[in-house]
Amino acid sequence: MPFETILHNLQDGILTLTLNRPDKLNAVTPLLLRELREAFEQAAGDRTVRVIVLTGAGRGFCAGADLGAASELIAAGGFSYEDNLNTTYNPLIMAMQRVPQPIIAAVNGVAAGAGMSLALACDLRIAAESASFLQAFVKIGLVPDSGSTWLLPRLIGTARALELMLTGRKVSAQEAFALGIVNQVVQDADLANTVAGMAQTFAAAPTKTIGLIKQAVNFAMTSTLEEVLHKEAVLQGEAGATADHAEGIAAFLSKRPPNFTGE
Ligand code: LHQ
Repeated sequence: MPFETILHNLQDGILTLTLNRPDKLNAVTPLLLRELREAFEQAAGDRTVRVIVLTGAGRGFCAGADLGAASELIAAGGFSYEDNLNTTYNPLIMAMQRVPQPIIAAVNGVAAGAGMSLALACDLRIAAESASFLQAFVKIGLVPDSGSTWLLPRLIGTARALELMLTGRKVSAQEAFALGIVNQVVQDADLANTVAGMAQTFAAAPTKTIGLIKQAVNFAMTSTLEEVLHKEAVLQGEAGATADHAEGIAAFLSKRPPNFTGE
């Protein structure tokens, strides 16, 4: 696939997307945002993709907006932050939110600004011991964007999210784990293997049902209990009609491991 700023590797149901601007700690440019969005949109419609891993090349995960590229756009005149977010970052975050497959962030290094938002937009985060997280926006006089104001308070509560957003301080992987930002912290050398193990589990999981679980939880974030109960019933109807549900029951009754196809 002809991507310039990301690496795209699909193997055995596991799609690995690697932000590939290591000299800039994978800071994002308009091209990278477009390519990443395209990759997520393609994956969403590809049944051979059972799980997506998002990671960064080199020592960083993602340092947020490329401030050099942004200042060039600003210097050229006519730049609008609002339009920029609405046409580049926001459609990417929505594409990630809509993708039915599980997304694992393999946070290999620093995740700053919109780079932290990207990690937050994934379903699970596994961090290397040396990784760190910062809501860097305030340090350059900007408000958190790319979904951080929605995603972070839901993960860790308003008081703690605001503290990170108002100070922009760097949070270590261990603190991020204690706060509930990451699911697991592993030694740097173990990151790839740990993520691969988890990805393999998802590649053999009932993928359609996983998409429905994601839909249910996202719906629940902004709905009443009554609406959620109704939604759960509708989605259970869909899950109950999958081949993997039939396989799950058959496997249980015959005391054998299930062979889920994702359908
Ligand atoms: C970078 C960057 C970077 C360019 C490291 N850009 N080169 C949306 C709408 C539109 C525009 C504005 O923003 C947004 C949303 C946002 O994301 S705003 C937040 C933008 N990000 C930041 O403010 C983070 C800036 N970076 C940093 O604070 C540090 O680099 C961190 C804490 C991420 C890492 O620090 P170190 O590990 O000490 O690395 P470093 O600072 O030495 O960076 C290594 C290289 O990467 C360096 O280049 P050089 O040529 O000197 O080796 C940096 O200039 C470059 N780099 N972040 N965002």
